[in-house]
Amino acid sequence: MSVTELVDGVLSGNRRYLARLISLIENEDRLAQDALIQLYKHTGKAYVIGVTGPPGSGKSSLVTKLTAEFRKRSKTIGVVCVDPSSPFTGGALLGDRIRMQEHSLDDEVFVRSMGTRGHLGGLSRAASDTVRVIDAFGKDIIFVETVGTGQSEVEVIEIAHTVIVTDVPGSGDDIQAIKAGIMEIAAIFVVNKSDYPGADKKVAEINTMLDLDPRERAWRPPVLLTNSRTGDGIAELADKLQEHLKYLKDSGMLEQKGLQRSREELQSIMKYKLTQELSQKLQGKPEYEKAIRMIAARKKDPYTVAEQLIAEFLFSEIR
Ligand SMILES: Nc1nc2c(ncn2[C@@H]2O[C@H](COP(=O)(O)OP(=O)(O)OP(=O)(O)O)[C@@H](O)[C@H]2O)c(=O)[nH]1
Ligand SMILES: [Mg+2]
Repeated sequence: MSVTELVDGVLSGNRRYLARLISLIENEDRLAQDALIQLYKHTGKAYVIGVTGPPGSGKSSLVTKLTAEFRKRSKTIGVVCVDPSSPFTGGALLGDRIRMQEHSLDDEVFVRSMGTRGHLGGLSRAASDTVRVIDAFGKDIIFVETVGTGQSEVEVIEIAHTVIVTDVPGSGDDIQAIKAGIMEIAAIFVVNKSDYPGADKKVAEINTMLDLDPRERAWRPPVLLTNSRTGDGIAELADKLQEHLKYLKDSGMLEQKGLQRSREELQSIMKYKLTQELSQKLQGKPEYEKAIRMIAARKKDPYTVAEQLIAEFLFSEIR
């Protein structure tokens, strides 16, 4: 398949091409990068919503219900489920597939799950490229679901315009989901499983924690109650999401976030390319191997050698 075929397929709204391109992204195929280059100018239109929180707190159920709500509001939807603990990838994970079944016949909903298999460049790189191609494909809203337990997940969620942090009643006195890092990125807190005892207490706890936060903030994250089985509270959550998007636009935050993201992305790509270039140049060079031995034998120090090698092999042409 040619890049042009792939790109035209995605831009014309063909789901099979979209699925194909995502597989190429996962496999770090050169074709995927060429397609991303061409698709870039067609991106930046979707509203990306991150959903993170402890395992089993109802993230997938919440996304399924929100999808139904936004379909009623005539929005088209993409869903990317990122599960760093799963070795599976492609299509949807079994659980997600069952939950998203009600949308499986809806052409306006595209769901994709990603596990850790085969992402040399990192799961978050693959996930953000996937969001990007679904954006180019033309979906209005893209949900990114990820379990909130560690650092890599926080990274994935950084591509979202709005982050929902989910928690459930009675999940311990310490506020589980709100570990360092997560707290800063939450725009909306959701206490899901409102049918469980202690739901109001949980809401109060999170509100107290927010009140104790000394930082000035123009957007004070609301704390909402939902039931992702019955759909209670889902319409209110959808309203809040639209309100947050409006806030981001009106305050100039959306533009600022876009700039920040472009800066970080450019930096990370440059870093990656430089590293790649350097290792290619050093590959099998006797000077390199010799230097390593000298460092190990304490005849040279790694600081000076690093500078010398960079000067010699990376910047020699432009000097
Ligand atoms: N009682 C009740 N159960 C719920 C609610 N929301 C979700 N569940 C159930 O909780 C279980 C976990 O829901 P998921 O949507 O898979 O949760 P998740 O956060 O996506 O789980 P992981 O992706 O595995 O971390 C399922 O059995 C759901 O049916 C709710 O509001 N009330
Ligand atoms: Mg899930």
